[in-house]
Amino acid sequence: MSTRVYIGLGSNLADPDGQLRSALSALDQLAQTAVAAVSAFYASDSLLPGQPRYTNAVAALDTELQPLALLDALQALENDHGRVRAERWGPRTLDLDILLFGDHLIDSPRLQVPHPQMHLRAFVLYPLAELLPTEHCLPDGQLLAERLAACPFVGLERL
Ligand code: A4P
Ligand code: MG
Repeated sequence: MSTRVYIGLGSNLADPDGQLRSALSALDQLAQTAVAAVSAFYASDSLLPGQPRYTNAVAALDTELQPLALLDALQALENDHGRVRAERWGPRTLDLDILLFGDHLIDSPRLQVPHPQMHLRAFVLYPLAELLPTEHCLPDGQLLAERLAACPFVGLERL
């Protein structure tokens, strides 16, 4: 049985838009997984000063993988895209975060879902809202509309 999953994609190095396009085609080729929908791409400044601007997007996947197997696959994909983990929050060629995994609440050492910072990030919430109705209830009981209202569309450029 497949589960609808939402993935946040981000890149701020080495042709970010191209990194996202390449990641999307690789996601569609993952075993037992298909890309169902993709948001527009959005540009915004990095949360950390002095870093290149990011391109971000959100993809909806249907997958039969279990959450940790999906995380393994996403991390392998990040590595394939030349990502080197130097500093936390450092610039990266490709960052793939599991935002939502069906309506699961996951709190394990390697994986927290919903992604703990997603409700603070306009570059996650606005692309997500292209793929989910705003009356959608998140696994923590909040409506997506409430999250959007608390996170203004500031500094975000829809490409
Ligand atoms: N992990 C736990 N939960 C998850 C999840 N739901 N999805 C663990 C993915 N991974 C999850 O992640 C560190 C560990 O988090 C993983 O090993 C996994 O077991 P990472 O990707 O290696 O490290 P990171 O990305 O440097 O840290 P983090 O906390 O994921 O950073 P963020 O939150 O990704 O932030 N500004 C703009 N405009 N756009 C951006 O996309 N991104 C960041 C990085 C900073 N500023 C940004 C953006
Ligand atoms: Mg990450």
